[in-house]
Amino acid sequence: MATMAMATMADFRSAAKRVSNWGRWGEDDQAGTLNFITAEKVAATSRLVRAGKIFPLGVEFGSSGPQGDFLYRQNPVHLMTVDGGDADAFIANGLAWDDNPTAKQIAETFAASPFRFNDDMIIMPLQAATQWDALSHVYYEEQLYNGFPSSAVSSQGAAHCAISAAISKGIVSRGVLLDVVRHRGQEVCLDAEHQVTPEELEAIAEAQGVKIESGDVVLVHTGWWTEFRRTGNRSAPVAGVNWRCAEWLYAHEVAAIACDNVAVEHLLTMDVEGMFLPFHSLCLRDMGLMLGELWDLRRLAADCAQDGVFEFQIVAPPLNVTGAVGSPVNPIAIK
Ligand code: UVW
Repeated sequence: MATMAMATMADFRSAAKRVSNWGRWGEDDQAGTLNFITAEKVAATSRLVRAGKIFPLGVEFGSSGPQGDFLYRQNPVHLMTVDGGDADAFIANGLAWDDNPTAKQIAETFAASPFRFNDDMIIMPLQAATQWDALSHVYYEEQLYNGFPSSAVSSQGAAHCAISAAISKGIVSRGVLLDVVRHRGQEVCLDAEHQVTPEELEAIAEAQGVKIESGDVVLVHTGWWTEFRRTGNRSAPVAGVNWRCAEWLYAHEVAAIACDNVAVEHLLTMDVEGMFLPFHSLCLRDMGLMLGELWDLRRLAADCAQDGVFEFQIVAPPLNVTGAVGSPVNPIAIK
């Protein structure tokens, strides 16, 4: 296995210039590489649906999820706000909830008929589980994608490059799975030193007999989610994508990339001296390419390995949360 040489900030800056899409779709553009998904591209995805097989790629949003290592990001807290089981207690206490209008209102509803209902709510970071990073999620040197000022993100959310910029694109496109696990002949790929390089992505595509086309959503299977489900180890190492893959995505005009690990890119070593998360920075800020994290690719990967078809229709709409810098998603691959 080749050892990666540490790159300099000068290397990073020249890569940033090469992958920059600033101005490519106009000075107001906030959709970035989703612009590669044309109407013709979407129409063509219908031909990829042959057997009617559905693969949900979302993980569970629950209290035993993968968050916890980063103290600013927690697992979802799911609470019941009304529970039909409350009915007896509410009715037994009579409608004597004079000092609690909410309880009184529910008690009256339950007392008036045999009708019962349950309501719930969830408190969670939008990045807690299967998610899209919006283009406003990451920036450096005070600028977001397309040169918008970082001050566009305030306590009121993102005024530019929010997740809403992706809504009109669906997101629907051709999806292509690149199965690193299968290619390496391993069950899971957790060797953080053995990063996924552009050369490896190219070799996998070739071995799988699939071509990456303009507007594709590329899914990279590393096995991290398989390991997490088996061990519950949220700190398991990540065999992520090397920062130089940003140039590979640019060359292929990829619309978005998603992975079954926590950050798409690997986290443990610093590959660009002085720059944290260089792949995030190049993709989100310079290229305008959204990242999907914590996608469950297990069933899809097994099916692709079985029928040898690594392309499919992908439907992955974010939630239209006002000003959000990311969104939960329940992506579906259809073959
Ligand atoms: C950061 O935590 C900055 O990024 P992500 O959630 O996209 O991995």
